[in-house]
Amino acid sequence: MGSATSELPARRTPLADAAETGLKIVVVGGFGVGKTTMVRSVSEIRPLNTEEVMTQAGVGIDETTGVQEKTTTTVAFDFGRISLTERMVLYLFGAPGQERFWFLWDRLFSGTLGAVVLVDTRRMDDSWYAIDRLEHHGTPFVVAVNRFDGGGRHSLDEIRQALALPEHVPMIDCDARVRSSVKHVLITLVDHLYDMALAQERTP
Ligand SMILES: Nc1nc2c(ncn2[C@@H]2O[C@H](COP(=O)(O)OP(=O)(O)OP(=O)(O)O)[C@@H](O)[C@H]2O)c(=O)[nH]1
Ligand SMILES: [Mg+2]
Repeated sequence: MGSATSELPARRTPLADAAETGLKIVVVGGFGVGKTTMVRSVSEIRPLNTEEVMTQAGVGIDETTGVQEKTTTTVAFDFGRISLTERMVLYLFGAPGQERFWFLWDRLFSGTLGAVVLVDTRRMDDSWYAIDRLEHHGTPFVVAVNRFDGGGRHSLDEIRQALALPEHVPMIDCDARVRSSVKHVLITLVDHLYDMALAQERTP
């Protein structure tokens, strides 16, 4: 007799089987800032992507300045997984960046512990919506600056000012293509969540 469980693909690692806590993290940011790349770089499973080829129909609608070589775009979300410890697994969701898919974000934020806002300094305005939505939902976040070639060398302090980010929001540089760099971003986020939880506990 077949059961639903026995029909699941045998891809789970022993670590994931032992995991007791799944933490949902979302990666948000403007169009083409590297969200899919980030999830791909760090996921220990082959990530689920919902990429579609961009067509002529998007010309004039999709703002591709700075990412002209981009040929695909996320139309739903990216999904990846990373084991933090034997009992703790991060589930990573990459949001779609194009404005016409932003209506999906609020659903994606449901049950989210924290978020990474990925920023491209060449197109900083695209970050506003992400920050605004996260603040609206009360979701803690860190800001990771994906340094594309030719992205200038604005200091993190300058970027913080431009985004009007409060001091307590951690900011770091990253390269979304490099696994160790993305890991560092996620560790920064988990540390931030931990600090916030401790601060809340201390509040009488
Ligand atoms: N030079 C450089 N290219 C990058 C970096 N990160 C991503 N890219 C490239 O930038 C392009 C956009 O990356 P994606 O990961 O598709 O961006 P996205 O934010 O998921 O895009 P949407 O889902 O369409 O909003 C791809 O061609 C990546 O290879 C980076 O740090 N440096
Ligand atoms: Mg994407």
